[in-house]
Amino acid sequence: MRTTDHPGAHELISTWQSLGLKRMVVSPGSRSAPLVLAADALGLEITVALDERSAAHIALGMALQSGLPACAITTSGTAALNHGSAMAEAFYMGVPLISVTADRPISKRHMGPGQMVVQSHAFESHVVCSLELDEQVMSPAELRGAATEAWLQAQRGPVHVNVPFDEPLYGMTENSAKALVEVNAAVEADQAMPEELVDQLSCHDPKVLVLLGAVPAFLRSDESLSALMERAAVFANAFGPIPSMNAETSASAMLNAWNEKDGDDFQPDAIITCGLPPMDKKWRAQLVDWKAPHWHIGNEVHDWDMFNAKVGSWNISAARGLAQLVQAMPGFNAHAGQWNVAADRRAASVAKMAAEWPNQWTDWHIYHRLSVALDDKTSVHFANSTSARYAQWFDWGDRALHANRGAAGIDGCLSTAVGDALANPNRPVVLLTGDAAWLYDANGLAVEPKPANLKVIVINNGGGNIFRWIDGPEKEEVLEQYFEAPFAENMKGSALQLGLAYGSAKNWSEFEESFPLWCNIAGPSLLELKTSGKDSAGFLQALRAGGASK
Ligand SMILES: Cc1ncc(C[n+]2csc(CCOP(=O)(O)OP(=O)(O)O)c2C)c(N)n1
Ligand SMILES: [Mg+2]
Repeated sequence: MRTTDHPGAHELISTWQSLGLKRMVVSPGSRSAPLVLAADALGLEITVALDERSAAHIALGMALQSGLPACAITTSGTAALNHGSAMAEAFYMGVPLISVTADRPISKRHMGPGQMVVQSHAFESHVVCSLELDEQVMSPAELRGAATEAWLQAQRGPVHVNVPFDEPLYGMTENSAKALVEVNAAVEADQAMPEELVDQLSCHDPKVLVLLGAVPAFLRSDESLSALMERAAVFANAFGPIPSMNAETSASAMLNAWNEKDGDDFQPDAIITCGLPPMDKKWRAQLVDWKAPHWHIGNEVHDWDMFNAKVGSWNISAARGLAQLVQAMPGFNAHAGQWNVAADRRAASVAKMAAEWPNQWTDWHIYHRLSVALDDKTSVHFANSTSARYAQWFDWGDRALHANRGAAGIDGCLSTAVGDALANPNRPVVLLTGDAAWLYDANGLAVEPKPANLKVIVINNGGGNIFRWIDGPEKEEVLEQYFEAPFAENMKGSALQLGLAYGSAKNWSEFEESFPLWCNIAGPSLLELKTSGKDSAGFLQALRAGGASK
């Protein structure tokens, strides 16, 4: 095989290929040439992304469904640092992402070469492992050993590998991909349910609150585990480990007009979490206020004490832990019954209020419609901000749902969806995004090849509508200018620049025309739904304040 003459690149990439690496995302640059030439010679599926920040998010999106590490490669300098935000997201979400940054040779770094930044261990706080692989001092066997270690570590989260190369960078030679000696991945055995938790569950009619937080798709349960709702009060995130569970328990509706009496009525004896913490700040304040002993189920590398009341972690995957939890809990539970009755009542009152609201063209009503109208097999991505929050209100059926809730940036939402679409070309992928998040990450589609199965809906409510949800500045002009900050009247220009078919609607009758057209376009396309930010936030606030009949 004709490949790079840099052993650091060849041994690294060929080792990973023999361990299962299929895809990589590269960005143009010279220092990384040996790595790109190695990947090309080995026949890996290569995506080229202009922007390194997007590239790393694309790789993250590629890993979501399979749980197999995906890899992004960058040249040296600020290009390398741009992998940082996806690494942080992968760290908190628990996604196997590998960042490979090509660097100047160690011996020349002190000479101030052009485009020089400190790259080694640059992502130290947000990785499970960071290594430097220096072909000047390491033998091929040592390089393969380090590559294997990096791959194994990536099963737990993001890994950073910094690789110095000296010039010339484009030399080629004959080499072969070596079959790997067997790797014994030390698979961590599931921990048994901690004794104290067993005790807690076996007392008479325990008041247990289970919070199902966001996890990546590959960690979700195949079972519906619906019995959990009869056995505990369940507050479920739409991106949680049990698909569709959020809709049944109407978690968002449950928080409507939540008051002190609810706090007393639903005080749990124990809180069990898995995945990421809940999004709603007032709800989190209530959870802290309860001071109930808290158990976390999961293998995450970060060890959060979410409510200042953690008594322990159960080291087992969320899905397997929950299956055992369901078995361990008594069949019918009064606390769960009381919770479900209240949740149903509040959900009914939300539905009534939404149906009777005079202006039906609000963001909430649009997400509701999309939860019904999108193709059943779609993988739906929600951008951060209000999109990820509206996702919580509705039943999305069997669709795979995702939002980058690990670090909750608006900087990689499109790119992550692009990665999912490229890795899963046989299913439709739809991104539902706000206008600011769309504009911020439009570089996510500066890629080759472009995913033919990706479509986008931008809800253009005139900037960051989230800033109308929270207690913000008292002056409307200040809110509009500095926080909501709309940056484009419409998204047509960005759609055209990226080669996307474009359609738009600003009321339901236009929607009825443009939505089917958008659905029928074979290829990437963008539908812009223009709403009033004030009206949308107004409905949401009304819902939150009075939607509950108790
Ligand atoms: C990288 C990054 N910068 C800034 C923020 C803060 N932020 C959160 S939401 C938001 C506005 C998003 O606006 P838009 O995409 O229009 O969504 P909407 O609130 O209207 O749903 C901003 C700037 C962030 N989360 N991530
Ligand atoms: Mg917006």
